[in-house]
Amino acid sequence: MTTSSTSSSGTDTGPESVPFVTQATVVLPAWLTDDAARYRGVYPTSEDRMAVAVEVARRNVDERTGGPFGAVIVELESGRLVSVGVNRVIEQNAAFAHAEMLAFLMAGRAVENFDLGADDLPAMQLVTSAEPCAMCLGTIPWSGVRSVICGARDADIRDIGFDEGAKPRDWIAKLNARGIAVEVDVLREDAIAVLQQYAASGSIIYNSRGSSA
Ligand code: AZG
Ligand code: ZN
Repeated sequence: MTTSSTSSSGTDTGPESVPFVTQATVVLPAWLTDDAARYRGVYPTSEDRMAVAVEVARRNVDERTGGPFGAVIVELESGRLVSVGVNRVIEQNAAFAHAEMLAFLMAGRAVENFDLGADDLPAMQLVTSAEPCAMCLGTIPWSGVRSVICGARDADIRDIGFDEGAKPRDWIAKLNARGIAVEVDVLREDAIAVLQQYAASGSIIYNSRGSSA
């Protein structure tokens, strides 16, 4: 094998090139910071938990701080809220900034562990106002949550034009096979109302250039 001693370097593209960014933060809306005390607490039932996810999704639309999606992480048994996420794709210039991803991110920071399924933590649950897209679905097993609750269906999201990516039809069975429980259609009508409010507001349906596969 031959090796080269010359170091690689890019071609200078001149003063108009974009900056080379090496650090980024993700910021949730100011209203969520301001109202943190209101959202913190214990939510016993699936409906109680979903009501928070749908409320933050609706607030995100009302305040024009992101897309029509909200998610929370709670401790599965007690229902104690651990984190909240809302969609921030456009506002943060970040394709991955879906509600679920930010809920995972904030939960990891809260418990100081990337693995929400770690042995020394209580079992965790993801509660999302709409079924996870392909990206968020792929992240669920790595996040360590043991349970997922969904509001609106995938078809409800696609109906307003979002591209949710290629997901296996049997995604619920696949999560179940990994020991992750899934409950769907919790407060579905309320979650659909938020999607439709967003669509009616004329806000951007980002990432809608893909196929419907
Ligand atoms: C999305 N779907 C879900 N479930 N959540 C988000 O934040 C999304 N953004 N685009 N599609
Ligand atoms: Zn997603």
